[in-house]
Amino acid sequence: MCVLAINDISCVGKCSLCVSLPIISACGVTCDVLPTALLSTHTGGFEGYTFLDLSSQMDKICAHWKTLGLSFDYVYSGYLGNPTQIDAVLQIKKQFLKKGGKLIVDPVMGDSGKLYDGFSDAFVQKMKTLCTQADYILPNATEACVLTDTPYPTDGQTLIEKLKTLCPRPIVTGILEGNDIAVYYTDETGEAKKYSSKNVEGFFCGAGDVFASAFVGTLAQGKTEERALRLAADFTSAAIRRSAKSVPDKRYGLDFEREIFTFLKNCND
Ligand code: PXL
Repeated sequence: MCVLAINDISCVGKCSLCVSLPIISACGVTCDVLPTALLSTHTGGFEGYTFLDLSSQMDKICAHWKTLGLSFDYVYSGYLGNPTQIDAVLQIKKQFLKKGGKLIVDPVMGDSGKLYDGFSDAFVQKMKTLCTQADYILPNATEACVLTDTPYPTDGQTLIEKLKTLCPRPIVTGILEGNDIAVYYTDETGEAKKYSSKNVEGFFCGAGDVFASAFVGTLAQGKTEERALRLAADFTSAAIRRSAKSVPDKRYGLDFEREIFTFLKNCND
């Protein structure tokens, strides 16, 4: 199985490709990469970060891949640096996704009720189009609200019903319900379901990328959608619980590495 992960490289802060590569590879799945931008750190809380847009390189990379006749079982997109890169993902689906392959879109745009630096309403509108072309979308609660023009926060059931008009299999992460945090999703019949864990205080940049990478990696191992999202949610929760104690500055991301062994063990149970 071969995944193409389209995401940025944030050199420090453990998100995007820097978590997708180790997690998807640990699942025993090839992870090829298409970097969308190169940043010194992610944009969540650091001052003065550098940002190099790699759009023109993406075109050249894809042109070379065409000559090699490459194709992928899964295309997984995350942080896209500008609206044109959304068109690039749509092209990549047409040119490089195998017949019967899956496009998984994490519509990375914001968190905690706010859009990240640099994201506009025009970008949100275009991201809706990309979601209509995806087999699965993985928005967090904030992104689910902006994609459905709903105030933040909104309950999981309502978000799933609204997101189904964009994509038949939405998976919404980070829905707070009292002391719990839930992932909402749909079963094959389209009915909304949820998987809850105890919430741990403290926001970590990159937690959504850890979840999405584990979901993609386990789906590519052949797990069902429901099993993949439960494994991914358990892995992310364990990494958050560990990091709440071991990471003093949350901007530096999750201490996920030492949870990989248990995650893989759970995958094989
Ligand atoms: O993890 C989401 C993410 C990905 N990439 C970049 C980011 C963020 C969140 O802030 O800034 C560059």
